[in-house]
Amino acid sequence: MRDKWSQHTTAAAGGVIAAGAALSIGYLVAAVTGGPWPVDAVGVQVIDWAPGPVKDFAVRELGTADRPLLRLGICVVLALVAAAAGVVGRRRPPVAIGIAFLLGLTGLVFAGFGRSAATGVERLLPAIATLVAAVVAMALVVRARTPQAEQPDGFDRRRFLLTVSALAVVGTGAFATTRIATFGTGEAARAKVRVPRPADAARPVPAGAQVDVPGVSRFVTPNSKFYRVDTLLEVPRIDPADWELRIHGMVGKELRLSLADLLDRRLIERDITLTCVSNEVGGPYVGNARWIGVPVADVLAEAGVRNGADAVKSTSIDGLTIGTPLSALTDGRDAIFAVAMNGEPLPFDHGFPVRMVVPGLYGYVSATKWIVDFEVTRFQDFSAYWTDRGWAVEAPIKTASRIDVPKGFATVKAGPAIAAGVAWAQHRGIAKVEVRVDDGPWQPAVLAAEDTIDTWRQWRFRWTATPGTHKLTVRATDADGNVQTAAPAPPRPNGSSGLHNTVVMVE
Ligand SMILES: Nc1nc2c(c(=O)[nH]1)N[C@H]1C(S)=C(S)[C@@H](COP(=O)(O)O)O[C@H]1N2
Ligand SMILES: [Mo]
Repeated sequence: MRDKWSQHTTAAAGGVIAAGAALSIGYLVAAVTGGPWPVDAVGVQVIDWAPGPVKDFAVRELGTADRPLLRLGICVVLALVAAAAGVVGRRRPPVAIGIAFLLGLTGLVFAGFGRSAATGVERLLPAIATLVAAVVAMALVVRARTPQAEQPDGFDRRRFLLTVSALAVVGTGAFATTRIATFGTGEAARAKVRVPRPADAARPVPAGAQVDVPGVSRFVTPNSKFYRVDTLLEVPRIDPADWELRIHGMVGKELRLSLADLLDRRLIERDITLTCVSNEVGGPYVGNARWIGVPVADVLAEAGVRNGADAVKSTSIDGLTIGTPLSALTDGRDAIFAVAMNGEPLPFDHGFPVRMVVPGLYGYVSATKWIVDFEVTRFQDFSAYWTDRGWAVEAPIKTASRIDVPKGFATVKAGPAIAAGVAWAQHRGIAKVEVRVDDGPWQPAVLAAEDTIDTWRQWRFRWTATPGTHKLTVRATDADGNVQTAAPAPPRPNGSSGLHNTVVMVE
């Protein structure tokens, strides 16, 4: 008879393979029905339950890499439990099957109650399939692994190997089929969208908006490089044929608009810089794009806003809510239902088919991606996703500036040197940028041409580098005359503040 350890290993492997097969079947059913894969249902709940500081950490340290890690983490926990079930199941099969049932049930509960794009039974079907598959697979595995004194290995090795191989084939097959079949889902529908030439086009970006210093951010952020913040594990790939935007609440007339309806309306094209409230001083969560969209104010005017309303609660297809001051949508700034980003329909990651973009407000209070519902209401009557988690209800973007060049701890040659970067104060505009070397006086940087007050603005600064270690610090002043505050604040509750600096070695 083999030693005890290898007895346990085979039994544990059996449990893991049973769980893997069940999850793969659930994955397939999720793809077919559009319901949430139970792993993602749990993951979204983990995201929603994560306390603010954990979220801050995830956004800061992991960015969008937190999602594969979250999935992996959930699968590792599942694998450990399933392995234990396999081991226990050698002597007590009903316990192993019970564990499989409970794991499946957990997935079902999360799928049923969590935030999800799916409605109706579709949201439960993948979890139900996973549960049934888990129970059946675990039963097969533990039965095949039952100790049998008369067998040389202590169990029917041949039958066990056949069972786990069959499950492994089914699992891998279901997973691979799903990956292949869903590859490129929605691309065709997105490729068919033709965004008309906007009635009100943006003027070309002024040639001088981009400073000619290598290493500075590109003035227009390419879509593939644009930062991304959202709260789901699988980016929605909405078919415009199934999509509509409902405008309702404190309005005279409820509207339901299809993508075609929006594209038929007056379109405007604008350069607008988005910023995330989670951006740390000097951080990367800011990007500038050329958007095309329908003015929100036009739609509101048609719907007719009733007296007393002061807010809009918008909801994305996955159930995330965002609260925006009505005033920011009606005060003349270019708040839009955006349909295009940098010359193409919105990328899936950035909200296809339609998202909101509002100059001057952090994304979490304005930039709803995959928007499906737009309710005119009052702040006192609802609370939104992020404000439920400790962020401020209203959040205009704070004046900020960043040094892109030189990078921190870069080595710089002594003599004439250059620093450059970006500054932003959306919808107020940047009036001045100053740089200070060590504790010296504030000196004006040269501002690049302004595109609009809704975009960031680049700057460059010449200085004479003397040997040693030096610290460059930047600060901006907005067009209202407010100097960027040096007082440090963390991103929560309403955006980071403080001055960005970079330390360089001059030789
Ligand atoms: N549906 C949805 N929309 C969302 C979010 C989200 O999590 N879900 N995040 C918001 C936040 S916090 C920001 S900063 C912007 C980011 O937009 P981007 O990912 O296109 O850069 O989207 C906003 N819109
Ligand atoms: Mo954000």
